[in-house]
Amino acid sequence: MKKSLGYLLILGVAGLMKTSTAFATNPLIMDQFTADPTARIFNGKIYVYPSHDIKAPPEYKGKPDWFVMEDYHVFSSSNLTDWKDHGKILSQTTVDWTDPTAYAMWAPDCVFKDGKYYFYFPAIAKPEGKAESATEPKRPEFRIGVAVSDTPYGPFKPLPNYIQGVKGIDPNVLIDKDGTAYLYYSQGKIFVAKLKPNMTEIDGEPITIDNLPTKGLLEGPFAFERKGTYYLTYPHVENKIERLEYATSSSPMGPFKQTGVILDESESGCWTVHHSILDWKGESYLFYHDRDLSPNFDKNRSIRADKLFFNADGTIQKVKPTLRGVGLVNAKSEIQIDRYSEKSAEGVAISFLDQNNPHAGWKTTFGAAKSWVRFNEVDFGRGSQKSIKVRAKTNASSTLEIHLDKQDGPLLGSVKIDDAADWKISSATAKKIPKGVHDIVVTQAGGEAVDVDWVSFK
Ligand code: FUB
Repeated sequence: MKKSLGYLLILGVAGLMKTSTAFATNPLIMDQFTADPTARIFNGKIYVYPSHDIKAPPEYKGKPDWFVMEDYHVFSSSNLTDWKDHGKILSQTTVDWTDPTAYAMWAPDCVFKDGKYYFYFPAIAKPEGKAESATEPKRPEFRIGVAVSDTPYGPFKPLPNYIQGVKGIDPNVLIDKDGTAYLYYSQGKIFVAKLKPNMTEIDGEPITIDNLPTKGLLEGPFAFERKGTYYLTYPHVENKIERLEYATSSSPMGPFKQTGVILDESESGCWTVHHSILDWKGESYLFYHDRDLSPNFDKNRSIRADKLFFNADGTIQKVKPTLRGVGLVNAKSEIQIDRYSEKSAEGVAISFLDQNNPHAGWKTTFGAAKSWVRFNEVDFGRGSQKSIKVRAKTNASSTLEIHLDKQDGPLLGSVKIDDAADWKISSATAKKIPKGVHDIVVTQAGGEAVDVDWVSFK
């Protein structure tokens, strides 16, 4: 997954300007850590509001090896493939009530009502009142704030104070068919409160949602309505780390009935799994996070998307987490086959291109003859591409065959990679390339082990 000079320049100034990243695969965002994604559709585009993990800066004085989050970015896409970073929309230093040294801008949400966009975010409030004693200062408390904008990408103006009567994290707002808005949030348990029409105050007391698991942490609620059923989905620690579960009800405030599991615990061991669910062009998607760019530290997370399916009775099928993700990949782009859909049981290994810079992405090592990877949903457009290019490296020489749709499908071309001490781009003439969307299978057809960065059809 080589990045061009242009891309490296973009990385250098990230945060200062609006940038475009093009990743149809998981994780969705490569140039920074992102977590807790809430995906929404505004004006025909997908907007994702994640939280933003960073490496602890020297001035961070909080708990070691913990979440360090000082601001929020918002990302948008019209096709689930190309994601645009709209830059920073809110920071701990620009909200009056937040402790500007806490680095605790946790999972947010954003909704549209009556011409305005309301961004809800949890953060640690500046200490209020007297210390309990000289040795026991007042404990930091999470509160939930609101920032308002005329557009989904800001500028967002934070209200001077947090929502009164609410203490907790992970705000999520459901606007019901009759226009009534409900604020869900967590603090060990999950709570819900009606919002007043101004969207910034609660109407009555919050209530605890009953009938949910009573053992193991519950957090990160995401509620939605579908065909008259209200779904409350939430991360829950049933065993050792979080998985995604859901409960259903005929009313937004419950009573809810535990209904099933949406996503099993991550094989990577990532402890948290905050999420949201989005319907887009007739399909449903789960947005969630894992620790793709930080395998050894699960507080530096990365957002992902995978397809989610409902059964005819309204129950949700378990989501299969993938590296391939959900966006179509243009055949002319640098196809990151390390984000494969399937691979041979033996002979294929995926590793970072640069161990010191995970943001540069991964490579695929084909270590045995006949080892292969399948990469789904490549868009050849009108077809007829003339050549196949592969960025690869091998110590001797090696040949890669690229087949259409399946291992023994039509051969699109054989690319010979000669001995090269460093990465180089090798080409071959393409055989007849069809039009439309197809899977490709890349197989090591002979020779020595070979590292592959990307494959492209020109
Ligand atoms: O990102 C910080 C916290 O981790 C979130 O608020 C929780 O939902 C969990 O993902």
